Amino acid sequence: NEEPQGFVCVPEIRVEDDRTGLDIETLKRAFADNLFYIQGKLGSMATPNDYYMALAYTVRDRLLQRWLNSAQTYLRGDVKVVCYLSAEFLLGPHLGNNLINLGIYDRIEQAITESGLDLQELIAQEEEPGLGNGGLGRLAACYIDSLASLEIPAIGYGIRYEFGIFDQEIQDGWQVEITDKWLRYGNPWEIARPEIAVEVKLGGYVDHYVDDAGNYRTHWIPDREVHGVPYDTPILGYRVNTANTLRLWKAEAPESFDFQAFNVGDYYGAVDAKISSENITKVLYPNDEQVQGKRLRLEQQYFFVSCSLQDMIRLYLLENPNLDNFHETFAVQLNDTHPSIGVPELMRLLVDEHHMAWEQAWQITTHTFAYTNHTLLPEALEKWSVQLFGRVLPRHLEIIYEINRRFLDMVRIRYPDNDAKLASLSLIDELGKKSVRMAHLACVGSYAINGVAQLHTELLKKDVLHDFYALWPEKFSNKTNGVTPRRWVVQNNPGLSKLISRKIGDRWITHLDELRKLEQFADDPQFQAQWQQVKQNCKHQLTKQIKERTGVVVDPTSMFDIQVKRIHEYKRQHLNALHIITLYNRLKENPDLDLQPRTFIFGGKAAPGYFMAKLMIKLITSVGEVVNNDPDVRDRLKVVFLPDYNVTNSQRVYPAADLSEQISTAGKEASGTGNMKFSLNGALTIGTLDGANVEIREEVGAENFFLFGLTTPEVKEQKANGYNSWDVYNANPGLKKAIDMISCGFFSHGDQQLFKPLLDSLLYDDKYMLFADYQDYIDCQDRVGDAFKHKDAWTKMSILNTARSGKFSSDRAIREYCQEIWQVEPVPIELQEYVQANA
Ligand code: CJB
Repeated sequence: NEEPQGFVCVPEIRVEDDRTGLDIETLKRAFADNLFYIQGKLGSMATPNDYYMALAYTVRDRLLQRWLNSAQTYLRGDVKVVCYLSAEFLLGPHLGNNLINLGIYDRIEQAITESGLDLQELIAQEEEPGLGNGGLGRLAACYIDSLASLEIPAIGYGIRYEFGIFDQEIQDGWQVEITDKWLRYGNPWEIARPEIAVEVKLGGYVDHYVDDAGNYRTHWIPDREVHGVPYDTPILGYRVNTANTLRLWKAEAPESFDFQAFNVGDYYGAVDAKISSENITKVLYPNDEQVQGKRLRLEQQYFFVSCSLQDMIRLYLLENPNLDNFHETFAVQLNDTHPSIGVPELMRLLVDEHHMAWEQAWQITTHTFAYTNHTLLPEALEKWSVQLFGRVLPRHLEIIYEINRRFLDMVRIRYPDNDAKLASLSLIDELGKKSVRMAHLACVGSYAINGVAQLHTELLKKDVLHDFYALWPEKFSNKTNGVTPRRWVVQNNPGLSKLISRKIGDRWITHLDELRKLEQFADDPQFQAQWQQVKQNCKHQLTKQIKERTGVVVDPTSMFDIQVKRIHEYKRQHLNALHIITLYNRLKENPDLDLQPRTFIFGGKAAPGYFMAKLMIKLITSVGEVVNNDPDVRDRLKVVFLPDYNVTNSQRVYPAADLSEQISTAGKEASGTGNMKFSLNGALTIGTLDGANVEIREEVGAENFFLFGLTTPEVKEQKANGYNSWDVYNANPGLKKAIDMISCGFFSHGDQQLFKPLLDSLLYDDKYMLFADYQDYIDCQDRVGDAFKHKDAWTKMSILNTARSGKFSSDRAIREYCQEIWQVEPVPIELQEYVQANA
């Protein structure tokens, strides 16, 4: 019997190894090997996806050493680790990003070209992990990029949804939702770790007893248990050795068959149980800033949070004898209230499972968690009915009551004889249907609370969380959002990146403030010409994509006026539509009008159950149909609705924008992050004083920003003074005409009913003050149109927008979190000699 060589002992990996080498020949060989050995294909039968997979494995191989070294280093007892808990991570495709962060884009391009293929085509094969709805999930993705790039030890914890955010098609002008089967062809970036799966209990009841030693103990007898299996994805920093882990949990049945049911012949019953366990991580709830209060959603939240905390405890106990100093090793950030069930869960794990005294456990818990609030919208603040909560998490409800009892005792001392204070601070809302207020739970259980832009944080302190601010002002701080320049400039806008780097070097990629050095060239005619050329190229590329995806032909020399974001009444895409109708009417009245040609581009998904948002999409597409086909307009106005707006499809959008629409009602948008991406890519903003717009305007200068609209106090004041949109409508002929046209069926083939719900809500309520801001918006847009005609002055403003947007890097935001909340330091990762020599 011949023993196969190298079977029992793993051979030493060598410098020129196919899996690590970086010279062109090695890369080509590795690519071909992966096609053969992993995909099981020869070139003659390979699909584009096979080629993509082979390349993805080639790249993954080259970051594994960094990943393993990082993980190993973090196990050291003296390292503090950030755990970012988020129900959403809207990552976008990995391949291009990893090539850039590894610094091997050009060589891979050469190797792929020499293999007779096109790198762009392979990159385009990747199905993006759309594990988020919008801003909140994308922020989490930018933050884990920055954590790794800043060499901060961190783990992202979340849910491995089998189906992410739905794909959007537009049929007859309406949104149609298609299931997002992103895992259909496999996911080369993840590695399952079933050996460290954890168990999660659900439902049942709680038993209290005294054990033999006389200790008061609690036993939770669940009626269901599910397995949480971690799937790990490496998150590589930019040009560093740090590769952090994104650990996403998949729910599985503890046994693939319930043997008892199986043995009595109930095969289908047994399979049912398996299906019901696996349902927990089946699909992302597609609602943005609107809670539905569904049981499955609570199960999702608890499931991933329990898995994550159990995982942290397991890791901690590898190095420590007990959990006494847990909070010194882990800083756990709650991305909104979705993971705030972590507060009672950590208490349960410490008290019930690890037999710690309540006081000590509370001390640890409240030194572990920090909470970020992302919204002021009342409909987005999570509340769970006590009844539902008790059915799913009976022990947690008890723990919450105990936390609340102790908390309210403290409040009573602070505010004697003040029942109103008790009611407003309580974790339990006693009005109407009794419910658990998750934001209150997060505030009480966290040592730090932050908003995501200056204005938002001020409004939190003044309004939504005012009573908590009065109690603990020291817990509150602002952390203005940021975006990663690696994806949002380097990757998406290579032309601009190269131009910038030629002028000021490439340190700006990790120190975005250095963009300021561009200011000195803002007036330089040669630099302006290069800048315009880059923008023009981007507009050509988007023009091509628009034609391919919608069939609409647009003029790349027209102004690209873009609004991309979730569709929501408070974001006011319909205000934008009213402007289009107004311009259209001017052209109809005077076909020879000297009007700045514009292409209006929209993109965004509506929550499937949000009727008004879907109707807004229909309005935009209907206006587009009329405007785009009217010969009087002579192609001076075009309206495009880009279907299926996601991270991949946004790639061509930000670089091509001239004008960025940030037109939410003041006081409603917590921050916005699209506003930052546009400004960084040299678009000018037309915007209200809302969210981070305020800070963008501060940075780029009022003269480089188109401001309009009521301020937050003015909105409040007008409402208090009985704001009546009907009066505004009657007093403003331009507005009246636009509304009347929609109403009489001008954009709906004579159908006068179609848009009635939208019009009624504007005419009889106008919660988001569209009519109040209409005229100011139109006047401001007129100034935009005039300004665009002066090419050089516009280009100067564009350059200054980029030059002065350095503040909006997620690196700056993450540094602030590290220093002011988490108290963590960078931990550089060492690489073995042979890989270093090669890189
Ligand atoms: N946000 O995307 C969401 N979903 C929510 O449920 C609540 C808030 C957004 O978060 C972003 C990141 O902080 C903000 O920039 C944005 O204003 C907010 O709407």
